[in-house]
Amino acid sequence: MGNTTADEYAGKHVEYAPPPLTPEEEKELQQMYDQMDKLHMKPLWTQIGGLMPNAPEPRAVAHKWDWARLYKLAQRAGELVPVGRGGERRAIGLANPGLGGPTYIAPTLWAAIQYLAPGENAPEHRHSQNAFRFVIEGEGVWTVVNGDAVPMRRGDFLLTPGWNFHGHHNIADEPMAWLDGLDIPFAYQMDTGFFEYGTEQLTDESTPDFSRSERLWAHPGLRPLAFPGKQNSSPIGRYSWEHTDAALKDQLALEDAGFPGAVAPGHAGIRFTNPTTGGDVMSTIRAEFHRLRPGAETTPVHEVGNRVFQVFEGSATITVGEETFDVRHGDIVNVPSWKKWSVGAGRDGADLFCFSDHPIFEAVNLARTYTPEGI
Ligand code: GTQ
Ligand code: FE2
Repeated sequence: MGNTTADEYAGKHVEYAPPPLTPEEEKELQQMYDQMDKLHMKPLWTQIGGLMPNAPEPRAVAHKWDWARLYKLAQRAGELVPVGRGGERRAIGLANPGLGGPTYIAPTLWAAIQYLAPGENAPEHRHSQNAFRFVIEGEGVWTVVNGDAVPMRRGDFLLTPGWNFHGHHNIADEPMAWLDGLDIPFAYQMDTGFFEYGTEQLTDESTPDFSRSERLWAHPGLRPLAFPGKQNSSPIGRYSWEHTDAALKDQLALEDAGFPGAVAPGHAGIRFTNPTTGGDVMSTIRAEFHRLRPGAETTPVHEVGNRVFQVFEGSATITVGEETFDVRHGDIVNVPSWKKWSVGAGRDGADLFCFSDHPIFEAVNLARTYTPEGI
């Protein structure tokens, strides 16, 4: 409050200085603030710097969750806590230490480890929240999405877009655990969520090698004529590891042969897409897979929105702002909005699954990125 030129204060907020007042006025001012408080009002001038920072100042912090520890707890929950109607899922959500308690890995995103023992069923339900699964290891679970039985195997990326009934069952002799990602916090904080129970028995107990959705939609570059037009979410229920791995291998092989293909030197990357639009798989969640050659590094970048990485194979160092996290198989690290991040691969290279809420911000024209190295 006061006259200055924009240049003088470019890029920073000025600390709010209370006005010079007589003791009498000071008392009145305090009474005014008290009255505002009682009437559920609050002045802007005492809080504008915090409310409207020059650049995002996320309350979420970068954090690493250790897979071995997560898995052990999930296993213990498998012994102590049955799965069924009511609790719905044996899923353990990750709570960002900066967000003060709720099970949000980011203000918009949920990430959890879900565990099913042999023979267990997770009953069908549906919700407006979008969901995916990423299978870090194992097989033997089928997720049934709108009556379509979808196999879940190592490296697979599976979709359950909002309002599709879904349940899971483990028909193997081994337990299985995987990563769930949803937009639960976004729906909760924006009050947009709806939820309904379905059947306790799964609507399709078959165990096919390929889901019907893949047989229709997952032949490279080919779409069925019976379903023209755009769909809000990808109709592909399972993006199999075989395809993801082949795409990444080919990018690096092309780089070796001197052709374009890699994102950056030694860095291959793909995005999972909706074949009816070419855009993201779901309206709120983006998913990618990154492969780094031994010692390769991604280009450091600041982005509006939140990312979550899970290491699939190999080892890496993830740098977020001033912090670094050494990660290996299964470990999960989040990147809060606008924090500069990069990933460097260890001696054996690194394969990383990654998801983000970037489609939300692109849809409302709030996306921004900044690469300090100018690449
Ligand atoms: O598997 O349906 O981690 O509804 C959270 C909510 C998993 C699921 C979660 C869910 C599910
Ligand atoms: Fe669900």
